[in-house]
Amino acid sequence: MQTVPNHQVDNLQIEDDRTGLSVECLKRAFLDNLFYVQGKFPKIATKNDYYMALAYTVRDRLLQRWINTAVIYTERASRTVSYLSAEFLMGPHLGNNLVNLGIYDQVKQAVSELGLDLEDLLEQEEEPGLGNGGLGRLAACYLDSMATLEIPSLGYGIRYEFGIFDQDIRDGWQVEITDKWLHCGNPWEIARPEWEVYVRLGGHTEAYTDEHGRYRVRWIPFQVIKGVPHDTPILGYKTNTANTLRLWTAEAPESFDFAAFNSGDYLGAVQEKMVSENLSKVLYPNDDSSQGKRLRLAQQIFFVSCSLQDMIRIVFRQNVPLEKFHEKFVVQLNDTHPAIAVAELMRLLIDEHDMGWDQAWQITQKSLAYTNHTLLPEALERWPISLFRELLPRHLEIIYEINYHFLEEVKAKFPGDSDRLRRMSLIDESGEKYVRMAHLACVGSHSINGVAALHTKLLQQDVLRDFYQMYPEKFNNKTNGVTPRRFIVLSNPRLTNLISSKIGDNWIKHLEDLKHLEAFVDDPEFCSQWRSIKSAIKQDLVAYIAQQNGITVNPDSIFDIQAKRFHEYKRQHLNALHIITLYNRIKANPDIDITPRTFIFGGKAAPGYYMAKLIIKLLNSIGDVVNNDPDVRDRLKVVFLKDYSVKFAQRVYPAADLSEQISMAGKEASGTGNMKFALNGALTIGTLDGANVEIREEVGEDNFFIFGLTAPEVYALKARGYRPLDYYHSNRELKAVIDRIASGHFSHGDTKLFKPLLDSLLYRDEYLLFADYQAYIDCQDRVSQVYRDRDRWTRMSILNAARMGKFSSDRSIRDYCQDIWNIKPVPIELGECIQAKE
Ligand code: NBX
Repeated sequence: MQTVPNHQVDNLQIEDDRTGLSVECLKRAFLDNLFYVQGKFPKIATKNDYYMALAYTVRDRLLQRWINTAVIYTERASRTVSYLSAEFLMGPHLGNNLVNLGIYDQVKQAVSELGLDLEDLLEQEEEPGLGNGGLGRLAACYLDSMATLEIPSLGYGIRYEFGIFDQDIRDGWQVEITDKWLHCGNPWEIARPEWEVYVRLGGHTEAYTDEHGRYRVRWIPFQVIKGVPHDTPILGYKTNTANTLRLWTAEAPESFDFAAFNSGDYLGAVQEKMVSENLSKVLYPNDDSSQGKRLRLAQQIFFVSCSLQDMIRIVFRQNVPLEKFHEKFVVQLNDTHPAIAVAELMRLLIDEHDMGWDQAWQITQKSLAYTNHTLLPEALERWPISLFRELLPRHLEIIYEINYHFLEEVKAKFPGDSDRLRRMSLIDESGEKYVRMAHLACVGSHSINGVAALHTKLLQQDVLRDFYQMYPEKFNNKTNGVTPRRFIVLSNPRLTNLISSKIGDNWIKHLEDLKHLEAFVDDPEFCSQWRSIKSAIKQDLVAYIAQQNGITVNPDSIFDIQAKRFHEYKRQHLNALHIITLYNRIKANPDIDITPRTFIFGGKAAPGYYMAKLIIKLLNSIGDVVNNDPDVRDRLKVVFLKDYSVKFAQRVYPAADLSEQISMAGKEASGTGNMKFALNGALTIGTLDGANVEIREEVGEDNFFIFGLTAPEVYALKARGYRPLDYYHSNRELKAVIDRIASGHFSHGDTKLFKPLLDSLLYRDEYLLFADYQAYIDCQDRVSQVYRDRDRWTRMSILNAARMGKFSSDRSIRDYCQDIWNIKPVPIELGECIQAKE
């Protein structure tokens, strides 16, 4: 290997400008990048120029690790996790990379010596919002943990030009604005046009006999799209491992343009280019149903085919025989969005690489593993057969063949059970025909996992019961986790420092070590420090709210926060019913002694989800009235913080006293916000749903506010025949709350505005708000009581954080490695040739 020449420049070596970590080096590199990359000098540089200069300075330091990692993985042909996800909700890169490189303080000092403020520069970053919510953020946490645990991995997804929309609130309503995250350029990615691949769409298939007399199929597509990878380094925390997130952009292949151009159809060629590029244009903003949109299916096959072709390229480059694809790669499917991988891998192996069906099927099943993230039946993806045939004629044939073999297997195991065959078929034939993507994923994978213990159990008993009976050995649970690097070290430096001052900083990589904090729970000084940190962070949020919303908030009030996507099953409107209950109590008795609360909401609704948007409007309308009613004084405030994002979440979690996790039991697969709040010392009010069950187990029932029906009680109530009107008529406070909304009190006398929401509650109430109302109110009353005992609350807060060890995404990834992936860490030594000379 070649060594970098040792040019001496002002006592600094050239390589120091790209790799050195001292304050002097960082300053010098920063100015160098400002000059040579941004083409600016301090006098005329904008904040964005400074941000970019700093980002490039940090990226240079990543590249050294990234290249070393790639060299070692290539040399050793290391077994690799390929994480396929339509969404990666990464959040801002700069701060996270500073934390993981361990140079946050040095960089802060370096920029401050240049007269700049690091926090200011961090604010500049437009985060890549390439995901809707929990599923996309989980993928990002898992990349962080895989790099930290030195697990060779590649994240594969789509480089959407427009990520999740920006949310504005106008007149209380959500308004969607196009997200332009690439507007100022993206310093974190490197395009790799040399690894472009082609994806076919549409057209038809033809059978033929090859030179060995074998039956083969040729696919003549209607359209070919080019996929160009853009790579982002994913650095582990204080390791040399830098893995890769590889996102694909769709482009028109040049050859097609030329054909049209030569025939004189210039505009046709441009049109073709536009149609192709549409593919990676925009993230679908729904976090439940898929609505059978053609472009969405095209996005799925696009990124899946690009990624599988890329893996096959790597297999060949590393001289691994294709028959050993499953030894080189394990492919984790993040929900069914990449489930077409089952058919596409079969197609690539059989049609493109001449493999026989049985061997291809073995390899496919051994390579793929499927994670399910939902219990909502309406969220299970299915595609109309007609659409499938039009876009993916060859895949449909392959799916039919898989289905034939599969149903034979089912028949053999359950003879004479035609009902079961109908239920389990990959094709839904009950009306218009559909391909069932969850079934395809189950059949084509060797592992099927849910994301919390309860969720996995409900999958086995209910949503995927037939598949559990067919393949019990495939099922396993992997409870979600979150990365402590982003969600406490970066977002809550004050608490991080306090914790490390007591127990050292080992907990950042071994979150179980937080349990050593329990030794300090009776130490009055520690408790008082804990409390003053929470209080200081709340003050910061008070200032932010004053500036953003113009609302004055009492920093001593309970910060009661519900931050997540808006969905009826998550029941933000149950929270609303509690606010109005308290409001009614004050109106009835203005001197009533109420523990002051600030209700804070954040989250987006799918643009086409009318009811969710109406709930946002309701919350804002309640806020307008409650916040300005002189009777209320500063006892209640309702704040809707617009445009919830990862950046924003990092500001919110640390400030919470109370975390709202109040979904109807049996609907929230896991939840991950619940973990982030508790890690930052918030107490949870929640139902026995998703990971709440396990969080409560860990923190102890005394430190968790539980309420409401359990999942079995929910089923039983629904089976008996649920009548929400009965609750309305028999519960005085509930009736008063509903009547208050119906009267137009929150809508300037307009009695129609919220009628759809009220009607849905009074006559259907699918998510059992009325059934859980009284239990919720009683539980909230207990919360208010306990909060008054500051010592007790602080103790509970400390114990919540101290007992969050299980919910590190490092633990989740270790479990995946052991039970599903069969993969071991590959430590990276920085090679001589490019090692930093410190
Ligand atoms: O995945 C979420 C679940 O609702 C959470 O309970 C869970 O904690 C989290 C991670 O496992 N699901 C989710 O975020 N889904 C989506 O964002 C989604 C996006 C597109 C789509 C369907 C669902 N077509």
